[in-house]
Amino acid sequence: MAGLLPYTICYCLLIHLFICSVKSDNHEHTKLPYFQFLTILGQDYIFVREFVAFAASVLVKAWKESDDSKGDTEVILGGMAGLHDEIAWFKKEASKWGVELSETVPQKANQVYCRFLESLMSPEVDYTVAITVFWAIEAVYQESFAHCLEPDTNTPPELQEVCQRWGNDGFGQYCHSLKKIANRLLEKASDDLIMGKAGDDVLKKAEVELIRVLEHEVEFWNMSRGTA
Ligand code: HMH
Repeated sequence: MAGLLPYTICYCLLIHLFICSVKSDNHEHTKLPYFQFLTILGQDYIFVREFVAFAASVLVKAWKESDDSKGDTEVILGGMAGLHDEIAWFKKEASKWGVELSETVPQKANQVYCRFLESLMSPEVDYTVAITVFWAIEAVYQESFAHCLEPDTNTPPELQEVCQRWGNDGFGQYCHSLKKIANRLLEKASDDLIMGKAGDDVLKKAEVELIRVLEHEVEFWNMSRGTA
């Protein structure tokens, strides 16, 4: 059980953030004007390009550090294929709405978030920490958009497709696979700690970075309101 503790704490925090933001936003969110959506479109395109590089760094760590019979690299590779589609989707949406992606300038919150990702690409960052962050970044989108697809949420029809992009079952399955990898590694780090084979720095770092992801996500979404 001790091994599950770090993950449990993380997950509760994640759910807490998600529910709070959805509840407080719901009225505004249902009236999300298109220029707010377009802000996020351009900003997320920039973010996702950075996220691809981060995913590549996580893939290298998985390949180096994990027992590959567990199939971690395939899960991450599948995620990268999804990011490839996501970039194509951003381009399609941008041309539909007349947004010039090449002229989009990253806003402050996005710059800070991208710099955070860059710091985690270093080979010194442990695989356990990196995969926990990777899972959290994907899961926060999956849970939020899946929630917007629920019947009682009043999501406007024009945003349904956006919600489907991250809220669909396939993306949910993939997030679940990432969660299993993160859990396995966090449990192992916890067991190593109990056996005196390692210090608690990996677990502490995973928790700290996960909380940072949540803070960056809040700031990222505040950009659409012009408050970041
Ligand atoms: C800001 N977080 C942000 N953008 C995304 N596209 C995701 C998470 C999920 O890929």
